Amino acid sequence: YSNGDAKASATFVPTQDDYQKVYNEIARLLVEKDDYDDGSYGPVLVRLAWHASGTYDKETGTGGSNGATMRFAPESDHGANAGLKLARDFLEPVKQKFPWITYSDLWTLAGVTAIQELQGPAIPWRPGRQDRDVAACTPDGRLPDASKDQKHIRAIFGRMGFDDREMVALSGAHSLGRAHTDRSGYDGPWDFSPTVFTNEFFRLLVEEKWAWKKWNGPDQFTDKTTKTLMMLPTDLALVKDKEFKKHVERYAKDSEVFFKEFSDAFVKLLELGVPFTSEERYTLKTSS
Ligand code: ZEM
Repeated sequence: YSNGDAKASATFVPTQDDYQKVYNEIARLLVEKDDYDDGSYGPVLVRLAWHASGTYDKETGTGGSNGATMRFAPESDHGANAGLKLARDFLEPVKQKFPWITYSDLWTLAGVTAIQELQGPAIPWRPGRQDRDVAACTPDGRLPDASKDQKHIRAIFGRMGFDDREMVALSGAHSLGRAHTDRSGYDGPWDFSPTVFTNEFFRLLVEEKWAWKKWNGPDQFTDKTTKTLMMLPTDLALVKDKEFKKHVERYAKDSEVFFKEFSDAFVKLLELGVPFTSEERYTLKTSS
């Protein structure tokens, strides 16, 4: 058995309890370090876990969370990953405290911790990822481009092995966080509670009227009621496309259904391409 760092842990085989300790430390830091945006680093930790995993290509078996190759250029410098150094740096003290965990397990576990601590669904998680070196970096262009349409969404997420329903469910993560002009160029939050995981993203997509934002930045939408919220072109594609819209409407109506289907799809995302040796998943306890 190897957990990724043979030298540091030749005799140490971590248990669920050890991973719970890592979870608890991330949860503690989320409360302690509240100097990010709306008061929580949670959203950017979710984005790190997603961008580490969403490079997967089912044809070649390359990419995915195994490897944590975003530690290295060129992958760390890919435009889509702008701003994620903040998330990686946030987790560095956790890695120092628990040197036996691989970065790739740590980043995915941090995404799980953030979702659960921000009142989202339980996300069963399993360890077993190995860190790889710079040679395993993925080529640029594997993550979605927000200026595109439904064809692009299906091409990108289809390459990872997701179906329409899963694509829509995963997009609900945009209930968390916001866009930054100095990262993606886009600006603003998707809903009024960017540090609470909800189905508001879907409800707003269905119930709110969205208009092109008048500004010098990239094309994005703004809500007609308050003009404080935003949607990306790819977000609006979820209600323009009939097949996608069916799922948007289901999730807008039923938060429980969204939580269940999001959790299943997020578990799958975090495990894409990982050569696990164990079937067992842990449901780690939230802090309150
Ligand atoms: Zn996002 N995402 N995303 N996303 N995302 C941003 C922010 C966040 C797309 C996208 O271009 C962008 C998924 C799917 C897709 C999160 C989670 C997940 C931003 C803003 C953009 C532009 C970045 C910035 O400026 O800081 C596109 C085109 C997607 C699919 C078509 C999926 C799937 C996610 C997780 C399951 C999260 C949590 C954020 C907020 C980050 C933060 O710092 O607040």
